[in-house]
Amino acid sequence: MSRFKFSVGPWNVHEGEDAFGPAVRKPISFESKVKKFKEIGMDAIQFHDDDAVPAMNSLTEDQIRKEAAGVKEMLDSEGLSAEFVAPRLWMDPHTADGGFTSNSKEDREFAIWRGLRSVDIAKELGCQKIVLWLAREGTLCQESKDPVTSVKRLVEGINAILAYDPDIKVLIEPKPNEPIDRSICPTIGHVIGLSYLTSAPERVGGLIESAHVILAGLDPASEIGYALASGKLWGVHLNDQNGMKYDQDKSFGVENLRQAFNQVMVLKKHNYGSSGEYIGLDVKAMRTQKQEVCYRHIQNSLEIFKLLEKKVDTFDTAYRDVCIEKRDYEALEFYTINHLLKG
Ligand code: GLO
Ligand code: MG
Repeated sequence: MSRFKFSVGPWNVHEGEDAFGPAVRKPISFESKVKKFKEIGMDAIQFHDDDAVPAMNSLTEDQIRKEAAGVKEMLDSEGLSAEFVAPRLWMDPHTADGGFTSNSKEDREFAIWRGLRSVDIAKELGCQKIVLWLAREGTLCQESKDPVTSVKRLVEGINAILAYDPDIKVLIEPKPNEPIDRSICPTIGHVIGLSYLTSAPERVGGLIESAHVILAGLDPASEIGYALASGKLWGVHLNDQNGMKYDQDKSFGVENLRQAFNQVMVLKKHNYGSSGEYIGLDVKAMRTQKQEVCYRHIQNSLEIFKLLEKKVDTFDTAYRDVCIEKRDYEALEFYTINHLLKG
C-alpha cells in the first residue's frame, strides 16, 4: 500500500492534437474525467483556473467565485480534493508576449488579474497552492526583453499574488524551453533563487516535472534532492521524456526506469508528502491511442510508480553501504540494474 497521495489534471486526457495535426479523439466532459480519475485511484485534481471556471474573462469576480464553489461541491461528492490552481497564462490573446513579463503594461495587468482570480478559485476549492508554469515568460527574440527587467517584473507579479492572500503559496514549475525559447526560470535552482527576491520567500517554492528537468539536460532525482534539501519541494509532475527534444510527457518510467527508480527513492527516503504534498502525474497519452484506452497512460504511470516503490523497499541498503565502504561503485551499479531486472 502506497503511503503517497496522487493527483492529475483534466488536460492529461486530451484529444491528441499536436503542432502538425488535429484532434484524433473525442472530447470528454470534465465531470466524467473526474469520476474516472477517482476510479483509477487519484486523490486530488490539479486545475488550471479556466478548467474550474471556463470563459472566466467575461465573468465578474463574484460569478467566478460562485462557479468555483459549484466545482468544489462536485469534488466533494466524488471524495476528491483540489491540489492547486494554475493561471493559464499562455492561451489568451493577452499573453502572446508572456504574462507577468509582457512588454505591454495592460497585458501584465491582465496576468496579475488572472493570478488573483486563481487565488479566489483556490480558496473556493479549499486549496492554498498556486502553480505558475511560466510558459511564455522569457523570449523568442532575446533583444525584445531586458533580462533584468524581466526578472523584476516576474517578482512583481508574484508579490501581487502573495500580498493578496497571506495563506497562499506560490509554486513555480520550471521549464527551460517550449513554448518559449529562453525561459526566465529554466531550473529549480532558478526558482529557489527567485523565491528570495520576493516579499515572502517562505511562501514561494517549486514544483518539479521530470520531463522539464531532462529537457534542461539535468537529472530529475538530483533536482528533486536539491529542492528537498532547500525545503522547497511542494509539488512534483512525474513523467518521462526521451532525450532533449520536444516535450513528450510520457508515462512515468517508460523511457528510463533507473532514473524513475531514483526519483521514487529520493522522494520516499526524504519523506516527500509528509506535509500533504501530492505525487502529481503530468502525462499525455500517445496520439495513436484510441478513445476507449485514452486513460491507459495514467493507469500505467500510477502502477509503475507503485512497482518502483516496492523496488525501493526491497533495495538492499546494507549491501549498498558495503559497496560505498569499499568504493566499489561498479558493484553497486550492477546490483541496482539486477534489482530492477528481477521480477
Ligand atoms: C507543460 C506543463 C503543464 C503544467 C500545467 C500546470 O509543459 O508541464 O502541463 O504543468 O499547465 O500549470
Ligand atoms: Mg507539468
